Amino acid sequence: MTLSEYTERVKARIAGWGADLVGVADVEPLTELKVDPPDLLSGFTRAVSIAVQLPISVFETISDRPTPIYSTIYQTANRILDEVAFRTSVAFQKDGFYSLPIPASQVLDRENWHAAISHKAVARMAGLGWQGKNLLLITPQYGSRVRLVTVLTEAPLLADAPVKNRCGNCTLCRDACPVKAIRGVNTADHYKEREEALRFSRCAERLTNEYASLPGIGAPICGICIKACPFGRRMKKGDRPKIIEGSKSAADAQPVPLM
Ligand code: B12
Repeated sequence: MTLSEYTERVKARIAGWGADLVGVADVEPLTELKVDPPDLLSGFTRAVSIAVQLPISVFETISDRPTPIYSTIYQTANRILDEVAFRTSVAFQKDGFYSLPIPASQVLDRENWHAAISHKAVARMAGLGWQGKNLLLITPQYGSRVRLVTVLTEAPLLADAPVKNRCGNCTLCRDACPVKAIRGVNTADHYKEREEALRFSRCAERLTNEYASLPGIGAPICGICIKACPFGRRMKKGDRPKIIEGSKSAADAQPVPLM
């Protein structure tokens, strides 16, 4: 099997477990990142970035604060991602390659808000999307309505390349932020510090001190800057899949993929 065939086989398997996007990053440029523990990347040559899309409808339940529905979907997405990362890691192991799944949403340092590694940085380097003005990963297909996970590996995979930022003059996320945390500044590649994009403490304080203690929420989440992103938002309530010629109603229609 060639390198390209093996890479395609790995991506197809991961998609089969429920991933909507899969990309491969070269680990070398990621060694600039602050990681925990500091030798986390040593011995690994590739980082596989995996994304699942979130249902658009869930964001329609959000107006000025996170909702209990969003909170549950957030937890479900994390569970799916952790399971897909687990399966991916074991699959590499069976192929004879050492690998490590990084949890989707585990914070290791609550003072500085750092995890083992930034999934956004990995996803960006794996070509899944760009770092948007909201500091999140924006994908052409689903905007920011994706959650991410990373699997580090020594498996020989073809690496993907980053894609160009497409935020342009859009400031919808900046305008929507209830604490005016988003500065609205663009980056050609990535912000050196998150403070460049975000008045970080405003965002973190609102999420941790206010939203996390709302009934039915229980986590530092928000969702407003995700909802505001126009990329990939093609489906609203009332949109119907195309009806196959001859069928009488949406009920007996064959859905056509909206990709
Ligand atoms: C701690 C944390 C928080 C904290 C701090 C956020 C932060 N920006 O650091 C708080 C509680 C405030 C928070 C808030 C939110 N979070 Co949060 N959070 C995390 C967590 C667990 C760790 C992030 C971390 O370590 N940050 C450290 C800093 C330095 O890194 P960074 O934020 O990624 O940004 C730097 C790098 O990405 C770098 N970079 C980018 N590309 C490259 C390339 C190279 C080569 C290099 C060297 C660097 C680099 O540029 C940035 C600036 O320095 C991650 C999960 C994870 N492991 O990544 C989720 C995560 C970032 N959160 C996520 C989300 C969705 C949110 C919220 C929308 C809340 C919600 N779920 O409703 C808000 C959005 C806030 C915002 N606009 O940024 C998602 C983002 C998904 C996406 N589409 O991008 C993640 C990835 C979780 C997941 N599994 O999907 N979060």
